[in-house]
Amino acid sequence: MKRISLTQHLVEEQRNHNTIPAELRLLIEVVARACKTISHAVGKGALGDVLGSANIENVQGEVQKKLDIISNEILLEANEWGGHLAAMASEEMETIHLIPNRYPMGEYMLLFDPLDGSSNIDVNVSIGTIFSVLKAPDGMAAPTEQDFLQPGAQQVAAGYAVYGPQTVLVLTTGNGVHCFTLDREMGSWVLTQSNIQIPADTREYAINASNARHWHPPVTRYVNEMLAGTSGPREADFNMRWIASMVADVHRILCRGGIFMYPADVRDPSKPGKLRLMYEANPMAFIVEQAGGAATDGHGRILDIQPEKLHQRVPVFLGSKNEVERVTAYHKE
Ligand code: P6P
Repeated sequence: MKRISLTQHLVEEQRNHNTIPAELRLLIEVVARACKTISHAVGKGALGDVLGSANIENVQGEVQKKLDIISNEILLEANEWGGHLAAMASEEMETIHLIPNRYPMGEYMLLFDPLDGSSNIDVNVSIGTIFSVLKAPDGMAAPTEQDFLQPGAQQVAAGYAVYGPQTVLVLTTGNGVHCFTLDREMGSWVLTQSNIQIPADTREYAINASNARHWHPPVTRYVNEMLAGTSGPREADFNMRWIASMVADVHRILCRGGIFMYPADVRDPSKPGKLRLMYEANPMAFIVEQAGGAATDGHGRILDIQPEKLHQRVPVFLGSKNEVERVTAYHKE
C-alpha cells in the first residue's frame, strides 16, 4: 500500500470525511508525538534508569512504576500549550488536570492510560498507551469531572500505541481503524494498514484463567465449552493467549481476531472487573466496533454506558463479533 504519513492521512480524512478539524488534527499529532517520546523512554529500559517502582501509590491503589509517572508527565506537557484542550484525565491522577491559565483552552478533552500493562514493564513484555477524545460540553466554563462523564459513544477519536517489537499507533476518528508504524530512522508514523476488520469468528480467547474459581456462571460455561474442544458443544479446538497488557491483547485481536475478557467476578461487587471504563474500555470499544467487532460489559454495549465516576471499572468482553455475542447471550440466560 502507498506509504503516507500520519499527517497526510489526517489531512485526507478531513478532506474526504470532514471528521478531523484542525484542532483535532493538532491533538492527534501531539499525542502521537508524545507516544514517540514514551516509546523512546520505554526502549531504553535499564539503560535509562526508568525501570522499577516509584514507590508511590496512585488513585487505583496500585504502586506506580517510574515509567507510569514519566509517561503521564510526557502526555501532560505535550498537550498543555496547544490550545486544543479544555482539560485532561489520566489513570495516574485522581482528579482532572486543567489547562494552566497561561495557555488558551480548547474544545476537546483528552483521557488516557499513559502506560498500560505496567506489570510487564520490568520484564520487557509489550506495553502501551491508550487515549480517548471527547468534546467539551457547549458553553462549559471551568471543566469539572462531571464534564468528562459522557458515554463512550460520544468519543470523537480513540487510539492506542503498542511499544513492542514494532512501535505501532492504532487510531479511529469514526471512519474505520488505521494502523501506523513508527519509522525510527525518520522519527515518523507511517500508515501501514487501513480499515482494519476483525474476523467475526475466532478460535482464540484471552482471559486471566487464574481467576476461574471466582467467575460468574456465564463466563465459566463459555470458557469450559471452549476447553472441551472438538468433542465439546463447540466442536472445535481453541487456543488461549493472555499477555496482561490490554493494548497487546487487543492489537492481536485487531490483527487476527479473538475475544478478550476481563469479567466481573464474585470477589468484590464494588470492583466489577479490573479495567477502567473512561480510558481503557471506552477507547478500545470504539476502535473494536469501528473494526467490525463488538464490545459489551456482558449485558450491553460498553459505548452506551453512562459513566458515574471518572475511574470506575467495568467488565469487558470485546473482539470477534460472533463470540462476544455468544458470551453476552449466556449472561442473559
Ligand atoms: P491481570 C494491566 O495492568 C491491565 O490493566 C491491562 O492492561 C491487562 O489486560 C490487565 O490489567 C491484566 O490484569 O489481572 O491479568 O494482571
